[in-house]
Amino acid sequence: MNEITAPAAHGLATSLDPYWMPFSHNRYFKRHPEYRLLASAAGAYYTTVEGQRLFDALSGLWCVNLGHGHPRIAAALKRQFETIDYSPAFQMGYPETFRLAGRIAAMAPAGLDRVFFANSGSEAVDTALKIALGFHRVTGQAGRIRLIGRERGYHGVGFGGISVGGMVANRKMFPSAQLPGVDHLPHTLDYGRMAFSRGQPAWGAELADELARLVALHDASTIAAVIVEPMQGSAGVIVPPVGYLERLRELCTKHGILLIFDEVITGFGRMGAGFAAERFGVTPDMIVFAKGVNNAAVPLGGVIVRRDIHDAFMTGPEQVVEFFHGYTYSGHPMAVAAAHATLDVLEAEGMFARVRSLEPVLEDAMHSLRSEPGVLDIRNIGLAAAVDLDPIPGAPGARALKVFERGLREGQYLRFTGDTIAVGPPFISTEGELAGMVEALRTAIRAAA
Ligand code: PXG
Ligand code: PLP
Repeated sequence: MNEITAPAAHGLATSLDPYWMPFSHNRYFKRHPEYRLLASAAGAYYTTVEGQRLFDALSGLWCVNLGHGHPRIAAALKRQFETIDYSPAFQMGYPETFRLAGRIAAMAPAGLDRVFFANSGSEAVDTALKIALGFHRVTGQAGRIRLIGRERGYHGVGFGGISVGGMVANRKMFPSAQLPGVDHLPHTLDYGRMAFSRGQPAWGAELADELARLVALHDASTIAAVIVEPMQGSAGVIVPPVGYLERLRELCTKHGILLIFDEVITGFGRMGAGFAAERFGVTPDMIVFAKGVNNAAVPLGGVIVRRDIHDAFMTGPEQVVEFFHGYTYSGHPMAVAAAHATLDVLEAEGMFARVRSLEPVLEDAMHSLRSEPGVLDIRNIGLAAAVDLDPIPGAPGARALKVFERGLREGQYLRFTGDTIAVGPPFISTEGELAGMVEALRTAIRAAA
């Protein structure tokens, strides 16, 4: 096969072959890189190597919520690098990391005020699962070893995360490497009962009762934790039915099972609040975060933990490590500096209120696509929405790919997975930009009909 090079017409002579791209159709991409190689970004827009301007309708991958190259984050990173670029994570500390833990704790629901740092959502998920198993062990309940996830859940790509995750494609290649003792709750999407719901579907709280069945089957004394995304992002913005998360909380409390919310997408404003826990009024025992915490300027993730869960580990001789877990880059000063600047901007510019005011604008615009050809469902909550398209028979994913490619020509970077198109625009979006995004999506859906 000939080496594939980036569009030479634009002065790029880079071979595309050596880079094995993540979660991508590598061969197709390398044959059709038009408008897909990005040269620069500013605010809510990318510029491709051809010079095409693209609205960043997914905030990168749900993470660049304040837009690209924010001047306050840029200044913080420059200052940080010149002050201290790296500080050893183990047995040494950098004060700004401690201060960040305090700021994140202050944003979290009352009672969750201890923070463990990782560098991605995947690492943070595995950290939370380890804390759950360790907690039961140190509190004399070592028999609580089972974990419960959910169908269509996405919890990253670590071995723990794919075990509790419910994305078949991410799991099926590694059947021998899944954690033992994992069950999955049913997902909550049911076209027959909730298609075209605006915000939370009215039906579906009873699906949480599947947890009661699993407790009856295995006995509560064997179950460590339940992990769910309050809103399933990767699966295509699957919104929790009214009463569903409340019911999970009730059952977990009743049976001594830890409830973990994976808020990698929903945390830090996407739902119009600091966390989905606040938006939905349900407090978990741990919150997993990443992405928006520092606008994706430097990788950062982590887990916010209920204080008594943390405290349960703080026993034994003081000179001994309490939790044998951590990353070279836990609490990295550059990531921390970007997070402080991001939290400053979220607060100073009233971004959560802005998301709440944009939510109905996005909702109305997206639901106006209802009668376009091949549209099966539209869902939305906060600044997140998705459209499910009828797959072309025998060619799963082909219709959404067409929509995506047409979107690029219309000046929009959309997200496609399977035959779902998702959007999660930056918080800095204007009403006009949201309208333009949806009209371009309409054009693309019609063109793919
Ligand atoms: N948990 C959740 C809920 C996520 O959404 C992860 C864990 C893993 O995070 P890292 O940082 O390890 O990727 C995620 C990541 C999409 C999309 O288009 C979603 C994610 C990543 C890339 C694309 O929906 N979510
Ligand atoms: N592999 C080796 C050989 C290492 O020495 C380390 C860390 O010291 C790791 C993996 C883990 O790397 P990280 O701490 O960045 O997750």
